Amino acid sequence: MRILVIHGPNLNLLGKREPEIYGSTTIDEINTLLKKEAKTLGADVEFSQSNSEGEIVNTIQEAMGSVDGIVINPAAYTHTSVAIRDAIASTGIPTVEVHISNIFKREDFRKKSFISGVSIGVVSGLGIDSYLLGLRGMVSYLKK
Ligand code: CA2
Repeated sequence: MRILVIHGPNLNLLGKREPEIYGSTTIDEINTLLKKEAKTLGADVEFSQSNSEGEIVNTIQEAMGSVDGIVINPAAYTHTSVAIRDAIASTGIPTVEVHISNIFKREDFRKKSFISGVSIGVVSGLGIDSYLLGLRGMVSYLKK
């Protein structure tokens, strides 16, 4: 079972800026934790980070046929991107949406997600555990 984890724009700054909102763990540390969790779950995991909407769309399209599931933190594109939503819907790759912060507890513009409606589930607000729980949920969904 192959899972692709996609980190959206600015998440390369994790652990380096705004630790009061996004914590002090870096993206590399999150990926290491996910790799360890994936091993426990018997899954293979690969990672991608991009600040560009088009690149994320390409990554999702290129994953078709080689990846069984996607765990994505679309970051700011969550609230704007019809293109990423359409890529998920049109490839049909089962996708879990994750957020470090609770997007429903923040500014109004963050309460709307273009991605949730094409995702099998959403984990938001549990810090980096959102990624780990999202991965677990994805694997469990694929095993059924
Ligand atoms: O809570 C999340 O995971 C978000 O997806 C993070 C996005 C935000 O736009 C979403 O509304 C919620 C922002 C990611 C920016 O990441 C940074 C990391 C460190 C320092 C600054 C930004």
